[in-house]
Amino acid sequence: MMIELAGAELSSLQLLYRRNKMLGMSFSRLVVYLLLLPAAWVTGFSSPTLHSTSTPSRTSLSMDRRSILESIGSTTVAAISNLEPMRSSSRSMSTATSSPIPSTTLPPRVWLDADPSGLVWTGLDCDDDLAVLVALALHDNHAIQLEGLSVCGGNAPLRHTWKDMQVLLRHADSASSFAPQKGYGWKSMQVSRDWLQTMNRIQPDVLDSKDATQAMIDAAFADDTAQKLTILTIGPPTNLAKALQREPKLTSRLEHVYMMGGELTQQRLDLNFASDRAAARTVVDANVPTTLIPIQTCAQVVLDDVFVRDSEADYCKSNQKNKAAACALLPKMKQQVQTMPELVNKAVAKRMPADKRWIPSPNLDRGFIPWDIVAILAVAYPHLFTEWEYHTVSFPTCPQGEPCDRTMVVSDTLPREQWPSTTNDADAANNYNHSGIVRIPHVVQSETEIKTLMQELLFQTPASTQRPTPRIMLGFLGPLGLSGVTVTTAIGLLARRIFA
Ligand SMILES: [Ca+2]
Repeated sequence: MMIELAGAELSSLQLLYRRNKMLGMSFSRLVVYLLLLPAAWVTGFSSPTLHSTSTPSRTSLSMDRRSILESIGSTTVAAISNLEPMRSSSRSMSTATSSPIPSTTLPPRVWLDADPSGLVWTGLDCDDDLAVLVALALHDNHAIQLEGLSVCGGNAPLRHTWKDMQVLLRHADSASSFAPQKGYGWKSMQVSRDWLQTMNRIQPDVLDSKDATQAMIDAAFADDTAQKLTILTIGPPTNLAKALQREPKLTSRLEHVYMMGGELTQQRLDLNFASDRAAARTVVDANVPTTLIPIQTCAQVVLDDVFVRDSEADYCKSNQKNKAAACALLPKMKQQVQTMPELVNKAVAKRMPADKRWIPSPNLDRGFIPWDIVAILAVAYPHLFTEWEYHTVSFPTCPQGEPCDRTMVVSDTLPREQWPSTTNDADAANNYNHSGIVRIPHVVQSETEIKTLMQELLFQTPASTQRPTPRIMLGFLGPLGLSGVTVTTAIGLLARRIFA
């Protein structure tokens, strides 16, 4: 049977459409699916497979929470207190199983570029919204210094992601000081799925904006700090690539670039890189320290029905005052717990062969992968990961143009003598060229530990008390419904004329 492997952020909708095609079902039936999908969360967690006894119980998770968080805190303190001796050791970064040591004791200045769609029913994933809330919490906790937020298309057209980010930040009480910057959308990307291309023809995306790229450049060259900027892209890396092309000197002001994206077995890329493979090439080829958080790393963590139920009970009770902002995303989280195991995770599991070191989460069959939260935790808490290693990566061009075969080429781990130093200054002194070389954290130390931290951070930011909880927006369901009504009316009028 023809089964195409899914990308990292393949949505339930895409796969429903693909399955419809395989089953010979019509596009109109897909429309019905789309219209019914928002009701998925109402049906709750009825599937018996979602209540496996092998899932950690709520009680055990709660009992472990304090000790795990204390462990995370003490490890961070230990890493910082040992910073100077470890930095001076030539072996510190050349130990394949160790986490990288932060290059400064100051929290990194982080710019976050995202494609949020968790507040849109037809958005492909809610993980960007979750990651933005985690970023706000990390900023409040001084684990990072969040410099700014920008938006691109990806999980949804820019039309929807831009609205999503604005609504999300208005809803999050601590986000008032962050004005998001608008960037590039589907007009500058390869919309990678047939049904999305159809949607994009029915309702074309809005115009691109250069605001995000300029804002990134301005933040990097800010003259009120000597500290360089770290950029994390959790959507297609288009905005960052455009910024690098617009200001070539930008590389000199970047501490590090992190991208959620990449696929290590040369199968079809995740949605981020597949949507703008040329942009991924531009960033990887730039002479700037770069880390990829690929499919294989992210799929070691799954947020399952127990996670969502516990979170709802602890932070989102109906009569609870000062609810967490993340409660607004519960409908999409529940939808994804229902749909992602069958429609995405089975394909992801095929990218994690048994003879490799990437052990998929045992919960792949009962939850969704929080890709972008994993990525931001790699920035803030690198000790949660291990087997940080360096590889060469390339995105070969082809005569037919992008996205070519939608794959990337990654080498085996580079010999240690080809790895960069622990600091950018040392690399600069050695004229080290980072072009084409990326760092990859291959293994998540503990899924339980990282999920506990995710929950604490995700539900830390309270919702604004000034506005009601936002409803999930219709997205493409609006124009689809309108199109359906228009077609039905036209057929009705035609039938009346014929049979009158
Ligand atoms: Ca994303």
